[in-house]
Amino acid sequence: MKDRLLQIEKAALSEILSIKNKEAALEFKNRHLGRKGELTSLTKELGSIPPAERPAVGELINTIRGKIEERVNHLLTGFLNAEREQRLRAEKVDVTLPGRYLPLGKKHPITQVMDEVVKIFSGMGFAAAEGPEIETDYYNFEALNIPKDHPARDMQDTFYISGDYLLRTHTSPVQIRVMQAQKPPLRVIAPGKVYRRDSDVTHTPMFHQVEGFMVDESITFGDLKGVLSAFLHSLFREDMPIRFRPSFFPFTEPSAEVDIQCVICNGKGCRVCKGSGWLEVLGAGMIHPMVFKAVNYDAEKFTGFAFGIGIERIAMLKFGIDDIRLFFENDVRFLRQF
Ligand code: 2NL
Repeated sequence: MKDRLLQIEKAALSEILSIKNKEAALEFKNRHLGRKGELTSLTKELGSIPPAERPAVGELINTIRGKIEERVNHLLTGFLNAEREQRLRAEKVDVTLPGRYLPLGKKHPITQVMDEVVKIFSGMGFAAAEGPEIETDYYNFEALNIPKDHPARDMQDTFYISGDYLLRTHTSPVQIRVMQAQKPPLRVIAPGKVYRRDSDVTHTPMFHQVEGFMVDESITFGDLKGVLSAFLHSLFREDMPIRFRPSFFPFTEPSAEVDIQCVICNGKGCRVCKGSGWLEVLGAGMIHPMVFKAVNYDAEKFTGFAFGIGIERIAMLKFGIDDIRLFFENDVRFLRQF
């Protein structure tokens, strides 16, 4: 029995030297030390040898088992460590590599111009107000001194909804609501979408407007000129030539239209400015006493100016766009340029 054990030990220890990988080591371990292994079956045979020899043989079996186990475990640990090293090498991440760039979106050019206009006026103390796009005839026309059957209603062809409701043709109704709710002194702008039945290269049925007004005791046409000049010189360039030209609106008296020098030909006269050298950019005037009457302001005590700016027109001039519809086609090749 003892000889057989030493034989087994010798064979096992030499076999260990030829084990090349984890699988072979596990198979070896199972074959020699497992439940069906040689050493296990010899342990079961202990009963068949003389009782006096049993302790010594039993101890020998345990010693051999321990020695084999130690050697094969050492080998296995080596294989497992190597395997782990290899896996970590394969999974290695270079944290110093630059990240992937995400495509960055931009604000729509109309929104960019709208934001810039609002920012310039807020720098001059104007607060921004919003209101409904569905309005009543009263707020859109009546309160602005545009009575029914007045030819001025034809100036802006209106989308009527039903009964008294319509889509606002300007953001003036927002300003009427502000004046109804608050007392002067007031400096307010009303940016937003407006709707008119119109469609060609310079008109879309929906467009954007920023209207504004200032009311206090003794506001003059000089204040109107000062505020709107400062606005245009901030939006275009500091030395942009501008002019105020007499005009007519039912809600202001006197009224004016404001031109800048043509950005295309620098005033020489071209197709865009129709040879005049000037481009109209906004309308303005001193608020009509009838408007003050509608909002219960004392027209003897207060005066004020108001103005209206078409954002698409400004954006077309600023960016050199000749067809307004490009703003609403949402072609990313167009939009990406701004
Ligand atoms: C234009 C003309 C203008 C106004 C808008 C206004 C508003 C109130 C009272 C008086 Cl609540 N006026 N707004 C005044 C003059 C001109 O817009 O051609 N806009 C593009």
